[in-house]
Amino acid sequence: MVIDVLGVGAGFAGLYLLHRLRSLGFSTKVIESAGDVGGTWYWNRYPGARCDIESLDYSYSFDRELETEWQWSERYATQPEILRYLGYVADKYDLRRDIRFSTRVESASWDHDALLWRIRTDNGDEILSRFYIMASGCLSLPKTPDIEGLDRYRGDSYYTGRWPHDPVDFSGKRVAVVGTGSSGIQSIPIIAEQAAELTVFQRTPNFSRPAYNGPVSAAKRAAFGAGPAAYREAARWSRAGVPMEANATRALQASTQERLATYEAAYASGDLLAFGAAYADILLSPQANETVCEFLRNKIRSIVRDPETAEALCPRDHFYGAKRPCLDTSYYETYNLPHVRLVDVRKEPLRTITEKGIDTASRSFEFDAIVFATGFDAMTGPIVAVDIKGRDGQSLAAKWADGPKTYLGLTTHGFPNFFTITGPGSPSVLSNMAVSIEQHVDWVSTCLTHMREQRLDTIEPTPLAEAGWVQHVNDCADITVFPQANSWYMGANVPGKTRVFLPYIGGVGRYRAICNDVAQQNYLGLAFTGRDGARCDDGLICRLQPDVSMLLHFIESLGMPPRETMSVTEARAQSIAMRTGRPPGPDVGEIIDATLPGANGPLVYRLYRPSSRGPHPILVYFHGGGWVIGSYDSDDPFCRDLCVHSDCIVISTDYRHAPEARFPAAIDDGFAATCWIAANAEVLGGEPSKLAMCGWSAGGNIAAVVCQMARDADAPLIAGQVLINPVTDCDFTRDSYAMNGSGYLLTTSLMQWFWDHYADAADRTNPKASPLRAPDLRGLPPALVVTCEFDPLRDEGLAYAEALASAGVDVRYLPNRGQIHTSLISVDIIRSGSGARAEIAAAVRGFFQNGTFISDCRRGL
Ligand code: N01
Repeated sequence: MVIDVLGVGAGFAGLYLLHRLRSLGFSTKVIESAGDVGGTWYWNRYPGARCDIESLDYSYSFDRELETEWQWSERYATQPEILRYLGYVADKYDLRRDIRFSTRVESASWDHDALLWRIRTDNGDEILSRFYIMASGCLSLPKTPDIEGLDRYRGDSYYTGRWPHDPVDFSGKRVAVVGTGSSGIQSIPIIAEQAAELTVFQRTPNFSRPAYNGPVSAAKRAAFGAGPAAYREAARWSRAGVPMEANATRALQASTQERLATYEAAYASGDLLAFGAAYADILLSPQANETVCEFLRNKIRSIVRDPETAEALCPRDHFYGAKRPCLDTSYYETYNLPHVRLVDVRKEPLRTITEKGIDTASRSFEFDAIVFATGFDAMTGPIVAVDIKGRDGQSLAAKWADGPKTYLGLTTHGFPNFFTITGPGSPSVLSNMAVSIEQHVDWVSTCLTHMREQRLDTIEPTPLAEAGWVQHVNDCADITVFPQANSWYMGANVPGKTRVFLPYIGGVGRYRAICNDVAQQNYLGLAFTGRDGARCDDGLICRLQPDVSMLLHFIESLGMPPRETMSVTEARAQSIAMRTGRPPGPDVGEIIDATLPGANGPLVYRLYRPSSRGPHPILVYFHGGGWVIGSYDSDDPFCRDLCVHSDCIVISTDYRHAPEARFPAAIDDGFAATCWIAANAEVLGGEPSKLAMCGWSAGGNIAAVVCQMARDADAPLIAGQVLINPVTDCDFTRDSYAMNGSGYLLTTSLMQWFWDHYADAADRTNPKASPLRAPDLRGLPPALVVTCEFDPLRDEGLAYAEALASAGVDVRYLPNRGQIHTSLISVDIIRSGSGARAEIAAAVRGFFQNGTFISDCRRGL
């Protein structure tokens, strides 16, 4: 008999999957290796095990009746209570009759002729199912500790992730605990209450703080009670699956006192998510994060009496949150007990397990019992533990050997009709699992219903959509502090496992919107076959860099009128207002504001000097703003960044603006300023004859034209030019205008407005306005041309790079995927632009070091 769906796992995910699919009329069975329901809560019975997301949140929301029937006795329920809850759910919806317990799925292979999965279990059965769904949990495969001599030990060994059902009594015993993750931190205080001696072997200290457990707070009950449906809906669209106010301020914008007050409140809340949400950039900026780290280290120092032990317990090798933080009850206080000691395995490496205990590099310990709280092969481990073979016998383990490749963390190419619930590439372990599980199950159920209605037999993602999602998952992680830690999020805890960030960090609400979007766009990126033929709308669901997308949403939320509908005065005022409160950029050695002679009067300039010893090469910088808006200080954070990373003096010089001074005033000023800077290089602290040009947008236009003028005048000598999203032509018909002319801040109509203010129609084709139209581009300085994918100016930047290369100029072309016109100058706002900013600085250094500016032209642009 062929069933519709076979699910693996009877935890939170499998139970809801079974209930939902069954109620939609799909014949569904679940296989579970444990003797009963519960999943992770069946196995993790170690002393002190409890949830660290409040139970009121960490519970099902699909049935109001269930919500009213079940009352949690504590804020953070214990493992037995959570297990009782899941048992209650299984009974209420009569789920056990469709679950086969004490049975393990060993293999699953896709039969492409029959369009079904053949699933084999450890009792020899073969189950035939149209769909195969792994609801096997993210932390369900305990990791075998990589410690020599495990089998040698004659005392009692325990694994937190496979704790015995019968109570374990440590009274009067000498006990060791290896591991100080959540399981260790929860169990250590309870084991210490019983044991005669407790020795904790710690390799990496973790950030932990008190859970302040107790009854569900009155505030929480009130928030929930006021409108459970609205409360749950807020959770579904929140960042981590729990309704929570986010602070839009950046940590370093607040005073030390304000920060301290914020962190004290976060600490007192006993809420796992409070520090991550304390400021907007805690999980993004190393500097912001360090303020939390030090606050928490001070808390440890204030609790643990022995200073050496306190320091050993202070995490220093990872940022707060980058390894999953913990909530505890009296964890640090435990180290003040006379019979508890800490062994820092970093200083005193674990050598081997012996018959009687543990040998470190310097000591031998004897124990009656050893507790291994050594963690899990997370996220991918439980999935590839089953021998899953897709189309043409392709093995999932082989496909994922270099890291999991999924579309939305739900599906993977080559494995038709296969889904993972909270799989890698979905928010899963970074969220309230209950919310993420319901969202996945609901999405899959809706998809299967759609397939039934549309007479579709198979579904799988396209290679394009999958590659795009993997890229997006990595893009999201890369702007955070997470990938820098040796965490299980990165697979770093399992020897030999490929290091790649496993979950999706873009947030629960955003992820939900993406999944909904995929479905609404005719299941974009998913290929179907069916009785009426095949169907696929291929494409990428997230093309913008994640921080760009957030910025655009934020700006949209402000509801500002388009700049081109304003007067020039209003547009300039708005531009200045938008700059207030932006991150300042890095500190430089010195900043000087002064004036220099322009073509028609003095111009203000700002000089940024590196902190290293001079003299330095000089980079002349022209700001953007369509020749109409901005000034020498409008790109201040970017100029600082350039100065620090290129180790050059950066001089951002003003030029006259339109419409008061129309074309060619800006160009004439740019050239005059450059000549003056070249002539006064030594006085300015620069190295004579080491001068390069840089500009962004209209500033890029000025920089390009000044290079042409300097070449024609034989002076000054310019070593190189960096043109960032430059205006190089007045032609609006290129593809990038059609593709990106609306929705990405710089619009076609705004460019029209700029040109109209700047130059008469007859002047626009003049090479001094449109440098791409210069009859001869030979002999120009080496150039780095930088463009952004979602910029109307992208194609004219590329055209200029190509024209320079054709003329024999050394050119490097640096396109930026997922970025918009303003991305690269938005230091510490668009963090995904930091790689390009580093490349720009490296190119500038290369201009002044013979042979190090390697152009694409020489490599073939
Ligand atoms: O596992 P872990 P866990 N020698 O991987 C150490 C969830 N959870 O079971 O960090 C010496 O975090 C290892 O050291 P290092 C939660 O998501 C939730 O505690 O690799 N030490 C680390 O200290 C959590 O994050 C709750 O250097 C060795 C520890 O063992 C996840 O499950 C409760 C070692 C493993 O920590 C996993 O937590 C419990 C070796 N050879 C768990 N090998 C809730 O509260 C490993 N270690 C809901």
